[in-house]
Amino acid sequence: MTTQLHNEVPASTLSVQADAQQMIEQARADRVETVWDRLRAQEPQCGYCVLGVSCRNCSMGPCRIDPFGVGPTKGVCGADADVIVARNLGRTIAAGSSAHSDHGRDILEVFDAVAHGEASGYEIADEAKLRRLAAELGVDVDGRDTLDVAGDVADVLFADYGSRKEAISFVKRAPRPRAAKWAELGITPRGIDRENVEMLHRTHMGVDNDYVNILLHGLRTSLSDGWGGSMIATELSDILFGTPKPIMSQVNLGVLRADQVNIAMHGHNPVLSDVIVDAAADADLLELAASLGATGINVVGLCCTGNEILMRRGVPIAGNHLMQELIMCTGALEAMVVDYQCIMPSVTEVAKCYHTQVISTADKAKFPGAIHISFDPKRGREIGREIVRKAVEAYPNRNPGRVRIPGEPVRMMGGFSVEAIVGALGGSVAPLVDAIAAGTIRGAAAVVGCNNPKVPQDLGHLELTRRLIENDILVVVTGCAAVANGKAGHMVPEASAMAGPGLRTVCEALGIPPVLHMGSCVDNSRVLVLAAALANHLGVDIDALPLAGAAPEWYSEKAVAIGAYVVASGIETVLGVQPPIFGSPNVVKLLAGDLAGVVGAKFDVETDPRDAALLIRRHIEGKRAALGLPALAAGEITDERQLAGAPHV
Ligand code: BF8
Ligand code: SF4
Repeated sequence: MTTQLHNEVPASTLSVQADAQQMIEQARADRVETVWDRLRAQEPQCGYCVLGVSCRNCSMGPCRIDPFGVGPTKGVCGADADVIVARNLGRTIAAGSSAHSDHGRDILEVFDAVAHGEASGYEIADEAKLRRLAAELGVDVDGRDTLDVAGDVADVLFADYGSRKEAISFVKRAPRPRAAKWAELGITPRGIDRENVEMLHRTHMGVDNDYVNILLHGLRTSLSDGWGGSMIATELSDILFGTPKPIMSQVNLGVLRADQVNIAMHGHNPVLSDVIVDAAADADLLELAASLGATGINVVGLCCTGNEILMRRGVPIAGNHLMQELIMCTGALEAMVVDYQCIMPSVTEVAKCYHTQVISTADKAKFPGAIHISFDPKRGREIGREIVRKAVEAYPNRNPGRVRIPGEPVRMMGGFSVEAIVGALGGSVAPLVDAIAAGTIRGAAAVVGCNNPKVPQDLGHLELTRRLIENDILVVVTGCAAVANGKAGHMVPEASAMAGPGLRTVCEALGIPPVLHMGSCVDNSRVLVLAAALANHLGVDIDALPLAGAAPEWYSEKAVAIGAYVVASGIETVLGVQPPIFGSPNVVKLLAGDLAGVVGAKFDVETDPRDAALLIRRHIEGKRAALGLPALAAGEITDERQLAGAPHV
């Protein structure tokens, strides 16, 4: 390893979680370089890139704009800071949207293979949902065979990826005024691939030279993700693997078992993880494990693949994004099985220091140093067994003297699909709307997104969430934010004791936590569906509702796409990490100000989660006032700090 280790930085400043702190110390003892060491090695990071004013879109460049106006104010082609920042942001949205949507397509291909009897290890798990979806999409369901219906549903959704349509199918799920607003602005998503390709076209040199026009297309591109690719991924995953229902599980590195073969499923696509969970229960493989001295085969999750199998099958989750290197430092991980997205290239390097075997499975995501077992849904069951066998065979390589599994796991509840939430409410969103109208619950916030080593791990998620629930704001979580809250004990029914009096009463009555796990990052589409249901129930647009979004520790291009479609859908969103747009005051003014007059919502940037909580609280109070709902009594803000003067955009 070549990077200098930064052992002088206290582990407690890098993560707020005890398991991470202990494993950071272990990594240091083992001379293993981690993400935090590499971040230090990169500092100071390029100021032009931080501000978004560097461009390498063509070979007349690379170019950069001097934010102080002393050096160049235009690139070689004549692009100014506004165009360069907007183009960069547009490409970021397209990359994030493409990642989610390509994941959705992969699920769709497996779904199509199931419909045509060509898949092994898969079936239609939720036929009722399939038939509901088919009817919604205009597919004839009466008296038809389930697989025939599935085949027609697949065809409709494949067409959503192309460009033959005026609007993708799920635009119809948006409240009417919202869809009308998109049409009026010319940002109705027409085809998933089309919007992403068009963004790459527009941001080629000399195409779209109007930063407002680029950013509007950025919103359209993101909408093709939220109401398109991600929504397809969620809906079809539910149909193939089951629609989540409340389920108890466990979280943190303590879910690893010292006496068992441990397999971590890392990445995003449930297509692979689901067959691995099945294969881990295979009698032959359990026997093989026993013959090698292990008492069982323990599958755990990491990141969003972990969320997928936790939500549906209660599989324990070992951690979120910044735990992917540290999990190997336990010395107890036989295999890390990866599909794609958010898997650091470094995992194979860390694995070399232990006995962990990294197994890659997606032909579009290879890792030098890993064993590659190409995934094919036609042989899903067989491949699942092959992978688990590799993990079991690695067990004798474990050095028991190096096994350090930190602490005990924490209980957490997952499984809050929209169907489950509506079910818990007795079959309609009416009780939730009534509770919001009465002020028992002030509103709701979606806290989503990643870990970023620039933020002490999980601090942003936990501070923000805790303050929101104290203020009677229901929190829904996805992705790494969900795992962070699980680790902190916020996601068990008993955590209602941490909530304000109104939210506590509702949670106790329903037996639910004040922080609801809605799934992986593609499952942010569930948040859109829930928001649309609330808006439709009240007969208003989404932007009238007392809702907010937050991504306190975001790092990924996917998170930018999510933020953009959430805002374009009418939900104000607070980012906890500065996006690379500050080199263009015009772009900042548009995204953090004027956009509210266009789509009814805007972005805020607030790096202090305490101030972010206040910002959200004030925003929700403003929406309540506009709806004529009762305001919270003065003096009930639980934070002594005042918003005025806080460093926010
Ligand atoms: O899709 S929250 S770090 S794992 S990008 Fe990645 Fe971010 Fe985690 Fe899931 Ni989402
Ligand atoms: Fe420079 Fe323009 Fe080329 Fe970008 S597109 S690298 S600003 S010349």
